[in-house]
Amino acid sequence: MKIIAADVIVSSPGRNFVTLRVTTEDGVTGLGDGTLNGRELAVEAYLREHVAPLLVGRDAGRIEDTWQYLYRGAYWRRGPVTMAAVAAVDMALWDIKAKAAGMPLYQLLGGASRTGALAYGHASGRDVPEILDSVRAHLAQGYRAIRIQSGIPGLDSVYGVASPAAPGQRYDYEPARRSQDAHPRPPEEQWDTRAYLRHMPRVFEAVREEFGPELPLLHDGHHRMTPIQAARLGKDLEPYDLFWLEDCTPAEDPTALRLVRQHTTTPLAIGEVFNSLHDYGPLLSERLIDYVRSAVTHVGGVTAMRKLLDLAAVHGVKSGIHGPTDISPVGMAAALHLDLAVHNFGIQEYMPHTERTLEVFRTSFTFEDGLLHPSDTHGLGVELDDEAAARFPYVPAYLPVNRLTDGTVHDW
Ligand code: CS2
Ligand code: MG
Repeated sequence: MKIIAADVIVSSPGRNFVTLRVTTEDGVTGLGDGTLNGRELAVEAYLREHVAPLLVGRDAGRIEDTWQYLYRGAYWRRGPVTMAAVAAVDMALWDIKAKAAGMPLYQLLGGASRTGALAYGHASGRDVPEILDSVRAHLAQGYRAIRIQSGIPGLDSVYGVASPAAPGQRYDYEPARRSQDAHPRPPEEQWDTRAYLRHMPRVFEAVREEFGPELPLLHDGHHRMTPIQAARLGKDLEPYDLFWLEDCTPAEDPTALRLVRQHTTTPLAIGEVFNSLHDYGPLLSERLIDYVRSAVTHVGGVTAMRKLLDLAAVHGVKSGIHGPTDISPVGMAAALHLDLAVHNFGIQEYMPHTERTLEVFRTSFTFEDGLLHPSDTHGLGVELDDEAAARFPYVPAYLPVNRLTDGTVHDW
């Protein structure tokens, strides 16, 4: 199946997405997600200028060879832009391969290992009453596992807290702020780790008080703590039996988790900012984490994610694939096929995309009774509506820059 075209579509139905469509001489097409929140145009340029011309004339069926050709052939290793571009190609080729085989991708990956993938949703609030309302709203939507993010007394706005929508409406949260300014700038947020460390145990005590001991609860530290601060929070949250504490320290220092691991049994998850299985290093070999958080879109595609999950399985570590709204429905669908097939599945993050996004991406995956399923549509099960995509041109949008109260830049 010779590739005759590789087209990059940037569309912004409420938020920016980068999608690659690969077309073969047989007319079979495949989609891949290359969305990198806040740096979308870098991935678009990488794909358009340095990848698409190399794909034309190649055999779409040679997925592993194409992955190695794009990864090793670039000479310069890894990085978020390169690996999002490689991921987009890889997803599109798996989409084509499964369509040509007349089956959903998960069948090509070994068939179903479970009936569905347990999803977790994002509950949040500026204070405990809003958080409890948000948990109720997510339970009503069918979630059986819930992430809790909270405002911090004394701070205006912090990561992960959606402003409450009208009663019964969804709590939408898009951290990358779009701007039509001539010179758009990232929004700025404030942070105070000590106030956060004092506050979070109270939040989880209130949530457990209201919803009991069974409900799987997750929390995202979003890279903000030092190892000893993360050790303290992990220890303070042990009475509330979290499913995981995520990104408790900046991920690029994996050995920091050795200290955290010595002080707490709260399960740990890290990896959404990684773009290679090599980034995990001792996190897997020393069992410093319990879940890998990479996104198919950021780690190099289905080919790379499968290798990462097999490596994780060797060390007893499970999947917790990244699934916020800045992973497109194509990247989400790819995750679901892997979730269904791999043995060491843990949990799947699921922030539903907006109706406007779903005007552009026609999906077939389902969310029922707390479980996600990729559907049996052939391929990935997502199609892109070009006419709708053209109605939403790119809008510059940057993730916030975080500063401590003294003005020092901090991890967001
Ligand atoms: C977050 C992400 O979902 C999560 O776990 O860490 O939503 C992250 O903030 C965004 O992907 C950044 O674009
Ligand atoms: Mg996260």
